[in-house]
Amino acid sequence: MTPDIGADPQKEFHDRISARNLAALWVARRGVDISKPKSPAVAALWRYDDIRGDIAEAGDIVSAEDAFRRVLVLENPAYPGEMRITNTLYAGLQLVKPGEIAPCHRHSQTALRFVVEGDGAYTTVEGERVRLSQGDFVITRNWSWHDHGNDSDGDVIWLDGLDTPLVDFLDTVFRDFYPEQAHPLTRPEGDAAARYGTGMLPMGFEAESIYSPMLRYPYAPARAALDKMRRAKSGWDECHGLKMRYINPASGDDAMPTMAAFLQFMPKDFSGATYRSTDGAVYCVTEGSGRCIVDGETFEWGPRDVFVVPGWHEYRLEADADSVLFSYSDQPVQQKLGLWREMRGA
Ligand code: 1HN
Repeated sequence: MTPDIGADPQKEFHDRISARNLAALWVARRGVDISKPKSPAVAALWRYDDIRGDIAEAGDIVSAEDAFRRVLVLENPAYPGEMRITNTLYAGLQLVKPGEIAPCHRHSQTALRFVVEGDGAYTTVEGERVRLSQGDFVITRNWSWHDHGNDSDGDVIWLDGLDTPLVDFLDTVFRDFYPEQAHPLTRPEGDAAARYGTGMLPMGFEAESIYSPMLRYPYAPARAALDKMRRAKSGWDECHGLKMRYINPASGDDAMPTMAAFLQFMPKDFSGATYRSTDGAVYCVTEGSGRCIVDGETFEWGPRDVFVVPGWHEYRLEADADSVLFSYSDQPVQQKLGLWREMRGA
């Protein structure tokens, strides 16, 4: 509370000039602490068991076609109605039931998928069909045509991660509908993986895009790599365990320009050191159980749970069983702008 010192001519000046769309910086910023980030976003966790029934109910009351995308959006409790999980990122759980098609469109936002439950759905990206199996990480470049389907006999649910709040903020939203429900298949399935996913590149390869030319990063080899690495003494991080970044194999950069994605392994009884970074992260548990302690508050997680840690909130991770976490954040944006920072220890 500022003490009541009677009329404040500077404040009066500040208020008076607002009629001319002016503000006095030294008055407006008085007492505001900008020594470090204080995101209004809060840490939160969605227990899969608590919300699986809501996802099933969404499946009963609307078709994928009518909903266009049948998604339950994971909203940060600090931002009700704003369709965002951090200041810059969106997260949602999308259900595609057997036989359904989520119609084709494209937009200037970038999307990632991380498959949480089920096998046998697909997404078609620019004419290449991409299989979606549990634990697979799939990227959808911005302005690429995409539709989803499920030709298996079970429900498939995946986590959608998008940069929509960031793209909204920049006033750069464009969207376009394809004239048909599904894009024609113009490339064989597995084409991108064959060209770019074997440690080789076609001779004369020149990047056409700032995105990874890969579409799908399957779970099995990523999981096997973590399992192999756990036997090595090196490569461990005191905060994160073994943490791998999904990359563009042609550049070594993040797979997408606006979002980084990671897969990390923590052994049973892992107790991570305290960590914070300016990028808020969304985590999805693929295996194991444990907890995330954020600013002293404990969030217990198990398979398929999703939790969010906003930027510059102090947190640490503990695992009760061998555990694997997928996560994504806006780290590449912050790094390219020279803004990203991290801090280890309290
Ligand atoms: C979108 O295109 C999808 O294609 C999912 O599956 C969620 C949220 C906001 C904007 C576009 C999809 C979305 C989205």
